[in-house]
Amino acid sequence: MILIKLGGSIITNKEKPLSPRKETIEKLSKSLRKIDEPIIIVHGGGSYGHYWSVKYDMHTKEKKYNPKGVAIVKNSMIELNKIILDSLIKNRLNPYCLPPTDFMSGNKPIIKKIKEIEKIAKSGLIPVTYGDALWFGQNKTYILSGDKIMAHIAKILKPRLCIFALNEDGLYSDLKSKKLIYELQGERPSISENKMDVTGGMTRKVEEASKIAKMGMNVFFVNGNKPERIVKAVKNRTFEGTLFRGKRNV
Ligand code: IP8
Repeated sequence: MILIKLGGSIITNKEKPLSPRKETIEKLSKSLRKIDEPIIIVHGGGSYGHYWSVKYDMHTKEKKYNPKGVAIVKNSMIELNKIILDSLIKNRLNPYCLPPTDFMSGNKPIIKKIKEIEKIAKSGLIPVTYGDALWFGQNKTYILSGDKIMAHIAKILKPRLCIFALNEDGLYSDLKSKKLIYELQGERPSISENKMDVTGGMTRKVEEASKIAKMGMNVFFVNGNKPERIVKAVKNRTFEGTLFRGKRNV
């Protein structure tokens, strides 16, 4: 089982509100078709969810946010999700749309529901979920990041490999020279970041990836503009990007 996150910065143009990168999405779908193991897809918010979350001042903290903001963020994520689903279907894959409300209760994953996702993936369907604005309880809501969803699913289903498709080659030890870190074995890299989005951008990704690697799984950061690298990582176990080696694989 492969768990893959399509980052918001790869499926949308983050510089321009509400702009999907349709060609990139197509290329990704075409490559995913070459994988013949069960996969689960999670995608981010990019210039859809993050654009509106910023506008309505919504964050990962559970709070009483503007109901109009909640409605608009959720609606925008459905719109982006539909673009992903359409592209997968066009490329003869069988996505099974799963909004996170299906397997989250408050900020906790529903274990039984997550185990069901594995069965769905093994049946020939591809579960597709995404970061979203979620009900927490007591009139509070919060933004659930797709990266957090990755850690929740990984913890319960223990996929063979977790992949984060980014708009970069991987993690850089130095942002200016773009010197790539090829492999990490338990150490936590320090991240310097120019931009932040409401769920914490690269810092959040590294945090969740380190968590997953600590639980024993390999995590691979790869450039989603080069989707053949995703296929190579899955099929040939060659990693052109940054590999967080899971403890059981060190
Ligand atoms: O892009 C957040 O998901 P992420 C989605 O995976 C929203 O952090 C609604 C901002």
